[in-house]
Amino acid sequence: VSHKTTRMPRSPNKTLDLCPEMPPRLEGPLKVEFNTKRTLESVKAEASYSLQMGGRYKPSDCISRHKVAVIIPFRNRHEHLVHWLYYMHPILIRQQLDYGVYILNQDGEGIFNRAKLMNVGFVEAQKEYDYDCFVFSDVDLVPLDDRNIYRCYDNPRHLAVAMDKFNFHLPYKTYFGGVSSLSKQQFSKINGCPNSYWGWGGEDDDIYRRIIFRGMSISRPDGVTGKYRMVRHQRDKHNEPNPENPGKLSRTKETMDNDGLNTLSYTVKEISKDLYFTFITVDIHAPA
Ligand code: UDH
Repeated sequence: VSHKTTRMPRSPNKTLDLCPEMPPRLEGPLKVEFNTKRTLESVKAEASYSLQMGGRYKPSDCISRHKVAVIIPFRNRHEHLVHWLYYMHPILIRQQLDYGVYILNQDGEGIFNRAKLMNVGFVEAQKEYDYDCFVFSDVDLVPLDDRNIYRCYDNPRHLAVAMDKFNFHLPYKTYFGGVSSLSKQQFSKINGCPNSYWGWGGEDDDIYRRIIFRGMSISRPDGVTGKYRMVRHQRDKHNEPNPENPGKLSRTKETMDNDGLNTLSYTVKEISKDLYFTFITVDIHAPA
């Protein structure tokens, strides 16, 4: 019999408690800047946390209250993605979320469709894990306060309420763009997003209307907690404002039951896993 003391893993049989309602290590207001040149390699070299393959994380010392898939509609914005990952992983970790990061990369050069990519993200993320909450984020938006928690609430939530590009105000009262969160149940209740908004504009307003038409309301953080910085950039190719989109909004109530999750069709081309994110390249049958 050896008398060497072997170090036991900490509380081997103790079941973990739920994480506290209020994450204890939040910092409040954050410094965010996009002038520093960053690469995925430099971000990884500097990191002091460890993730699971595919951009997955869960707290090790408590059971998270929130299983969150963060869904990013994407094409050809790698520089923005690196800034986003640099800032967001530490924030999501401090928020004690059980989360995964999903980049929905539109395949090909056809017209971009942000809302359809969001639908695909909702479906594909659930094939990997039992997510109960979905945060949809543009790749170029980083919150300026980590008390803006990337989780779901009693009502669908609009998180990006005070963006620098709109002078830290809502551009209009019903604005629902940039970053939002919906629980699995809330997203299903509105039949997801419309698939038919090709090009820039309108899809966020359609989603807002779906929420209202299904008897829910919008929850929001206050204007200080909800501050955001956006990476400055030019308008993308193949995502021109589409003049047909605004007119569709008057018909959302009639179209929403036949345009959404129940009519979604796409082809996954490739799923690749980086340590920092899951990258899903998808053909969404875009018009040229
Ligand atoms: N997106 C891409 N690639 C594209 C188009 C859009 O990744 O080619 C994604 C990305 O996550 C982006 C989001 O879709 O943040 C929304 O794109 P958007 O062009 O609708 O919105 P954004 O706020 O730009 O990024 C608005 C036009 C800015 C013109 C500024 C001219 N000075």
